[in-house]
Amino acid sequence: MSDAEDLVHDNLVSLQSHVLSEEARHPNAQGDLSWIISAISLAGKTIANKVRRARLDDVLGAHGTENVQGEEQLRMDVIANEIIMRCLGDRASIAVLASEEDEEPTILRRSGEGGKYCVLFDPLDGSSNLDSAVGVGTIFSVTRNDPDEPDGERTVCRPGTEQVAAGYILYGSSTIMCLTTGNGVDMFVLDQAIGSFLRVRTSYRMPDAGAIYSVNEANASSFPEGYQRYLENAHASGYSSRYIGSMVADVHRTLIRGGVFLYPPTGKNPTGKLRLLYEANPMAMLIEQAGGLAYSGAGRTLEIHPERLHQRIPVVLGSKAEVERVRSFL
Ligand code: AHM
Ligand code: MG
Repeated sequence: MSDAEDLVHDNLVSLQSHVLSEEARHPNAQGDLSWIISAISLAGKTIANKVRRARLDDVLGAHGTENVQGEEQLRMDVIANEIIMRCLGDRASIAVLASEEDEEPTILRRSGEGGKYCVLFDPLDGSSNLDSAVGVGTIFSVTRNDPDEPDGERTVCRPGTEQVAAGYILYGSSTIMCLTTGNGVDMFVLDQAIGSFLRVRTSYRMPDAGAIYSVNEANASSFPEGYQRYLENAHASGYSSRYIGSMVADVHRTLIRGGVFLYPPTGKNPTGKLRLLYEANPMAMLIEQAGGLAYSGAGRTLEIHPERLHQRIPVVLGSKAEVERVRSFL
């Protein structure tokens, strides 16, 4: 590599300049998506700071309420949800916000008032791990608003193929954002000293294969038989098992190292535990954009037509070869 090439290779690119240059490739773009991603980045930085200080600020533990799915809300779930609502609430192009923590979507503005996009999010996925300082994350998905659909729930219940952007922010040993706007996957690391997400990978491709499976194996006896046979085969084939119990952290490892992440139907959650709109769809878009595959029971996750806002589905996603292998047992 020449000195000049070295310089180009080492250039620092912030998330903001990355998004602006992506946008410049689309002559008709009006900058709305850039404003939304910048709000998500602000929310991510604010939540990262709260997560780091949670023990010191004494905000771990239960909030004393349940969400619409009957799950106990933690104080940090509520704080992260509020941060996202406050960071995204005033962005002029957002029509609807839908959170895993809220019963109903929030309609901010109609399309006649400039509402072009909907943002769906899980504010703090894996939050039950926070008291043990394990990585947690925010997952988000951006879709277009339908000017002819007045109902908030029906507006956001669209198949994942219609997402225009998706990603997550992992609050781990470093704070990492993985983002796709449908043109590959880019990764950014938060440089806390300057308060900016800096690009570390562009057009990232995940490994095509990997002998690692990631699943809560304590539930294995109630998995459908095909999953059980896959696991028996993986045991016999010298696989490694890795399971953090935070989807963002488990999916991030799968993107980096390869292998497969699974949340099959269980006795307790017969249709799976993870939510289609807030968890499975954005992760499926990222994984596919990185060259992997994502399936949910019968078919491709992104092609499922959602029936309900908080619908749960089985999740199988990861390296192409490994997802095909799981599917051959199902
Ligand atoms: P949450 O959105 O309420 O935090 O639940 C989702 C989390 C995922 O991060 C993780 O993959 C899964 O639940 C772990 O579930 P389990 O504890 O059953 O293995
Ligand atoms: Mg979640």
